[in-house]
Amino acid sequence: MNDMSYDIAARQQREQAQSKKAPLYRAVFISDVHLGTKGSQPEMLNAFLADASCEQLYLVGDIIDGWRLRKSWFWDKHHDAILRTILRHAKHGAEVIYIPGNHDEMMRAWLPLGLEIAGIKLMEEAVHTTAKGEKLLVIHGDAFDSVVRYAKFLAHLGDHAYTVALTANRWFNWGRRHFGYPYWSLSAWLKRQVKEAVKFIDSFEVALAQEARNREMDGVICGHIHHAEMRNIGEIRYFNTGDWVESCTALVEHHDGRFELIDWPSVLRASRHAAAPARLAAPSVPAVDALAENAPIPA
Ligand SMILES: [Mn+2]
Repeated sequence: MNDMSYDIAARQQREQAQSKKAPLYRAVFISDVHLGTKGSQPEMLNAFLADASCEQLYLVGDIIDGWRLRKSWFWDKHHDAILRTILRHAKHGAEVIYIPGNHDEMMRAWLPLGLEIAGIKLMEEAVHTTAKGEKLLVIHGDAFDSVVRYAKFLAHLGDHAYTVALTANRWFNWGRRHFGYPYWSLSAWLKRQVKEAVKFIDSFEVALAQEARNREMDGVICGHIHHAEMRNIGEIRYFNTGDWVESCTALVEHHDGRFELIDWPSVLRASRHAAAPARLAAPSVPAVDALAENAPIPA
């Protein structure tokens, strides 16, 4: 062999080693990306997902927001990039499972066909077996939304509901004053709504845990309510992946079966602290502090 063939052999070996490199995670779970809406955070998600190599990638519903297809549809290159990243994971050997939610419910019509497109399996729900052998039900969760009518009403309100509510409140109270009624407080009303929301989240979590128990599972992984969580409810493990509209969170399983909720904005903040020299005042990664500007999209 001459030098050149050694070089080629070395390169082939290197490439082989690289392709055999163990994926970063055993499994990755994301949900509620709401692509197709302005509230979605595709750039944030892509920064996480592009390097999150895994054996199994679960898309736990509401990835593409189909409801919005009928009214305002927002799509740019960053939304495209997410689809490309997902396809790349499938191409590189990850098992990709797409479980439709209530916002991409148009996909549900295809479920009976057992469809698989470009390596992405469409499934109504899945059972994930962890490295420790536990069985976890993977499901979007809207079927257990006891106030789904309320949620649908909220979802159709759109992104500027809060601004509209504040403006309406000013006019409303001007009218009340004019006719001699006392001031009605929007903030007090909102606080009551927050208390209701906490109650709702709790009953949602308990309902999902009960379903896992009924099916003799060890736990449940869901999305839908945009509230990332990882806790035990009785003997049942409850996981919620959160969302990529407000909180930007993902659930991962490490190779040893340990689960972790990745809070991507804090990961970015931490790496910014670690990487930026003290004399550089300007942060290199934007968008984290701009999160608050994005109006929430209800589950
Ligand atoms: Mn949902």
